[in-house]
Amino acid sequence: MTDNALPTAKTTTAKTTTAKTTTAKSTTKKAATKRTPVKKAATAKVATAKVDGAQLVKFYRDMVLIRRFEERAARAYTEALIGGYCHLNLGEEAAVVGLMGALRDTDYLFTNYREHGYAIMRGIDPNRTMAELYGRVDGVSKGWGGSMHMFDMSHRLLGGYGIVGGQLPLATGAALAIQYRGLDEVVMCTMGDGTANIGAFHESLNIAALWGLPVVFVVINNGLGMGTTVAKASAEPEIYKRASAYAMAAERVDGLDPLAVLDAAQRAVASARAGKPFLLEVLSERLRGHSVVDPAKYRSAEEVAHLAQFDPVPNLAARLVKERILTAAEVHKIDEEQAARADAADAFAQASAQPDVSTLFDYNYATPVANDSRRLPGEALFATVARPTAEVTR
Ligand SMILES: Cc1ncc(C[n+]2csc(CCOP(=O)(O)OP(=O)(O)O)c2C)c(N)n1
Ligand SMILES: [Mg+2]
Repeated sequence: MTDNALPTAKTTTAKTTTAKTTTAKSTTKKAATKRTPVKKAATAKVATAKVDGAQLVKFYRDMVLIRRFEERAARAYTEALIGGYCHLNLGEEAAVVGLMGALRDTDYLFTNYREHGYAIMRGIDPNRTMAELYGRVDGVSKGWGGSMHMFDMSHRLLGGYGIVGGQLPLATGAALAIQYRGLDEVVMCTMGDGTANIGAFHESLNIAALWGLPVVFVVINNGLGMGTTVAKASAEPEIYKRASAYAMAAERVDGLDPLAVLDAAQRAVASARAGKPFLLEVLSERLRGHSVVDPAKYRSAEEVAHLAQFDPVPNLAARLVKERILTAAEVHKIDEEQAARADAADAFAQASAQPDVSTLFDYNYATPVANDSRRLPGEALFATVARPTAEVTR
């Protein structure tokens, strides 16, 4: 196996830990070369204690919606209907629905550029989410944000950030504002495994722990930062253990099981609400390239084929049928309904108008700024200043 290869022996049932409070027990062992499965017992506990048929069906419905939405977005991108960058949640659907299920409407979410599923699960209409990808006026950010920069205060989605780690200090600041105002709200801040190596990660976790801020930091560990494996990038590849440096509670959970994610996220959110910030590591898989234009040549055909068995969507469909929660026909019906929902979102986006160029600068600042440059491409940065005459300079 190359260093980029996924571990072949990984199982979806061997990765969950129980709530684990890491208290300055920093690991000293050599960095593992592959993702390390963690204890099995807790997964069994989650699976037996928490199985709720109605909840699982809701999760399936939502996960299929995200799946079909992302596939539709990928198609529109390759047809050159969508511009800019476009990163998909394919493979991370169970993580998205489980995490979002733990938040109240009054809680806040900061996320990165891989955000479409999060926007929809926060309650934003898929039509408006797709219209944003198309850069149209009916989009979440009125068409000026695009795939990576959705922002919707009414659903408490505070972005959408393209700079790796850019969301962490902002999320920490939002948590400080909540604490300062004495509110009962929580901030969730999601990021990837590669982001845990950015300086802002350490600064944010430190100050959050020091001041007891109501924030949950969630690392979606999909094993890759673009084409670089966690093993190649992280001295400690079990990222949740980094919380021990800040005496912060932490846990690692199987991100392919939406119930396990919900269960762990609820514990994490409850901890943050009580003034104890939390680091939650969610083990996941990225089924395709880093973005829609990445052919992911750093993965062998064998690895890609191997990935299919970890696909959370068909796995949940099989579970629903096996546990007799739904029939195969009912599963199929959900698939068709959600494919139609994604198609409708696409049609809505295509029918939405392009924003007028005169509105280009309207949302740069929350309050008016006197010298806010409104320069369009080709225009001078500043108004031309007359050269001083010889008389003036003398
Ligand atoms: C500060 C900064 N450095 C580098 C990049 C380029 N970049 C974009 S995504 C990415 C990888 C991030 O990986 P990870 O945090 O694991 O998130 P994932 O894409 O796997 O969800 C990099 C290096 C960037 N956008 N910002
Ligand atoms: Mg990653």
